[in-house]
Amino acid sequence: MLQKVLSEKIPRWQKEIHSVINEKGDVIISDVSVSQAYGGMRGIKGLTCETSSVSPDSGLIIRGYPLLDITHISPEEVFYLLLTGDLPNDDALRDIQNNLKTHQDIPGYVWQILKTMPPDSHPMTMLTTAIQSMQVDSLFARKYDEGIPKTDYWKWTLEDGIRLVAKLPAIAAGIYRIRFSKGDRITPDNSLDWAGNFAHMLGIEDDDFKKLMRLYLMLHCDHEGGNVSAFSSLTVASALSSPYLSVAAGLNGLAGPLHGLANQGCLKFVLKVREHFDGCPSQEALKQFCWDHLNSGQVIPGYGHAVLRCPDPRFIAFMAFGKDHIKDDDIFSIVRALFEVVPPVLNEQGKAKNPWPNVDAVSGSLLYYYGLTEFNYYTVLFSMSRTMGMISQMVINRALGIPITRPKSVTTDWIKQNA
Ligand code: HAX
Repeated sequence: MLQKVLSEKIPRWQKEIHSVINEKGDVIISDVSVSQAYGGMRGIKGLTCETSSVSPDSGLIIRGYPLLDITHISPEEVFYLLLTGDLPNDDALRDIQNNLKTHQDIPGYVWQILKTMPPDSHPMTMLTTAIQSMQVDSLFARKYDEGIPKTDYWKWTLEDGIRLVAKLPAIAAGIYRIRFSKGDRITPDNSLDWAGNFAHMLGIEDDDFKKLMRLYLMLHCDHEGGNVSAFSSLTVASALSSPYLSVAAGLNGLAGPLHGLANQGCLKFVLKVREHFDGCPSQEALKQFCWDHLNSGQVIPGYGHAVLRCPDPRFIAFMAFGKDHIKDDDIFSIVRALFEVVPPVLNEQGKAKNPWPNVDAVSGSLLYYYGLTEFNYYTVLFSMSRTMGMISQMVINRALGIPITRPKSVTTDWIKQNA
């Protein structure tokens, strides 16, 4: 059904893009300063992304929907929305859920590889290794070798993408059970949805935790095209690498402490506060603790953002869940206290352009409460969700015929002579 819906929409999207390029192809949409060239290309408008956009003042908008308007939808619904631009009706939702169930079985070689990895491997390394290993089964790579026309690239990208997303709950849960010696892997329960089944296979059978997983795996799905993971993935995909290689590339970026790994760093920081004060401290004491942390040359994890200039709506959504479900928990209380204390401290320090919390400031405290205490695992959850965004961007870019990514770099000598 998804193939059919996209086959109808894609010619319209292609036509629209062609007429935009014909009409406005020479219009300048961004200038580049020397500081931007040295500054991580921050703020340069140099690529397009149809699935989502991030506005500095209101945060993430998915296919036209402000995130806080759609926090009730499931990961499967958001995947459909990212791919097609529409929310699925009941039939379409059932179809994508069935499709994911059909392809959920994990090839035996994945478990063999995971089990032979060093026992202290980081869960993110295990995840990207597992994903890359499935390249051997890539339909896109096989069809490309057989010489399919360019116009069909997106179809096989979608087929690989669905198979990959379908397998993520079992792979991610398997990594958890292997890496943290939780016992045998748990077989899927086909009566459950994608996120609920993941919670079940982790071994955490709490209905509120299943609800949290539905929210968690929806909220992290996409964050436009220029963040490290999305951009890495789309760059690798632009060379027509398979979805398995392209997603793994993106997730290796997500594994960096300034990006997705910040959620493990953030909980570590909160636990440090709890240990230091034996509970939730007074605001004055917490303020001093934050200053000491900053003065030791470290960033406050979970705060700041390259694009946002307001509290991250994903943070707001998680805070609402926390207030509804775990408001008296001491770790959650520290997270709330940090939300009061950190923005004024960062403002006073005057360096961070955005003193507000991002998604990672709170997500870990919720996971910890429900017994998912191994915080170096948290980025794996982020990855499961973000894979849906990377696959959707890849399908669309291939359908629109976006060429290989190749920005131009210059040397400092060039800048001295030409700027
Ligand atoms: N604590 C202390 N200093 C901070 C800060 C924070 N939370 N956020 C930014 N700054 C500092 C920067 O380190 C930089 O200092 P220098 O000039 O000395 O290098 C200065 O403020 C200006 O930075 P910026 O322009 O405001 O921020 P960037 O776009 O360069 O970086 C980051 C954005 C998210 C990487 C940054 O805010 C940060 O390091 N935050 C903490 C880590 C974190 O929470 N990362 C998760 C981000 C969300 C995400 O991608 N999740 O996956």
